[in-house]
Amino acid sequence: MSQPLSHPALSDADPELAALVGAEEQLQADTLRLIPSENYVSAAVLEATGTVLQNKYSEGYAGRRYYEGQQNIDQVETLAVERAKAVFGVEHANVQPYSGSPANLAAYLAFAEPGDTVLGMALPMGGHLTHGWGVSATGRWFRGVQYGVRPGSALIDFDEVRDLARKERPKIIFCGGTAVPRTIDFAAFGEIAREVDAVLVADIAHIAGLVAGGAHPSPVPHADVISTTTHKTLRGPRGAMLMSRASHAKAVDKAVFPGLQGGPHNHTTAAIAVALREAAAPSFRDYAHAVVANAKALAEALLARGYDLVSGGTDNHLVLIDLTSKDVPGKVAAKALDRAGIVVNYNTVPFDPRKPFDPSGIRIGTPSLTSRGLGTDRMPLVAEWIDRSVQAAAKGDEDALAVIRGEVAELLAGYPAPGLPTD
Ligand code: DSN
Repeated sequence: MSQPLSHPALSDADPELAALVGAEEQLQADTLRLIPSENYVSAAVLEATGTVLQNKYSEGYAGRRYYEGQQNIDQVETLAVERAKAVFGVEHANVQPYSGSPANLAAYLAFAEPGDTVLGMALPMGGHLTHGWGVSATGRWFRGVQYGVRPGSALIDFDEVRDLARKERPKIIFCGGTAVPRTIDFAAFGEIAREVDAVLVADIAHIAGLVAGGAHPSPVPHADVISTTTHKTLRGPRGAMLMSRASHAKAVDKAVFPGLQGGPHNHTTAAIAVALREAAAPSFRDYAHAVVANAKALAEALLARGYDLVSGGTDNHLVLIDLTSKDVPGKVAAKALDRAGIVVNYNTVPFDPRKPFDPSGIRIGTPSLTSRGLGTDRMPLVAEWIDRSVQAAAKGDEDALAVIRGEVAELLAGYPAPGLPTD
């Protein structure tokens, strides 16, 4: 195990744990992290998460708490709320949800009763567990009806969405997902939701940073509620937000606290405020557009190497590769890539004949490598590494994977990752 690179107090108190943190720092420095929902936060965001704000309890909202001693906490939360409202152009923001799944659950609590029908994108088509998928509480406690994508184009089938909405009259419609490589047409969803009198929840967890940076259309004014995590393209701490029109503010706030949660995680709230300040800077617009440019360049380079991409490419930060024609299962490829120092996740593709735990695809994305400063000029090399790794996986060629791992680490040494200690 490698030596911890920093954290003197932790090293002193718990060397075993400190060594694991140090090893993770090394791993994140040396590997090309392509999981589209991950990123590198800034040193400032990281510091905010490790402050004494974590020592506090503060049930309630700013100015309306159940505990005293909130002189600073109220200001921290107000800063985060006001920054969220400014960055996303929304009337109301709640920055307390612990993460994306609780945020979505709060939306159910605010706008539906157990047993009500909800409409969301099917998980294997690119949706999220909490959009009413059967194994999730949201699919067990509510009646989840699911839409998908068209065979061939792999684009959302709005005829199906409209037909299902008219027939099933859902209380809530979810749009957004975890493996959607194309622009979400919020206006089309909004029109359908209004027609059937449903609440439209836009789950922008994956693309929040792109929306903030103007690299993806905003769900405002089409969605009634916007749900997002704060740690993906938005490059904040592990946390979430619910944003809404002013008319839904009370319902949203009541659902988060006291409906679902206890005390907010104030150190996370502080780090969200820092991330939102960063997201408001002009350089974040550049970042968001660079994420998309890199993903498009990577998709082009993979297509040129004969890879099948779901929907034929990407409009955002994410590329979904169908490896069926390469005769390498997604899981085998993902594990080989990991050994080559390229971190991805295996993923189902729409209409996948294989099982979710052993699917046909891998999901990749560019938020993290863009945070390290890699540009479009490097994407052909990234595609080459992916291609060589998949070929090595097919042949069981461990030596080839080790060579790639060395090349990856060598290149990345020239692109220090934000927030990681330097030697
Ligand atoms: N687990 C997240 C992702 O990887 O997309 C979604 O919650």
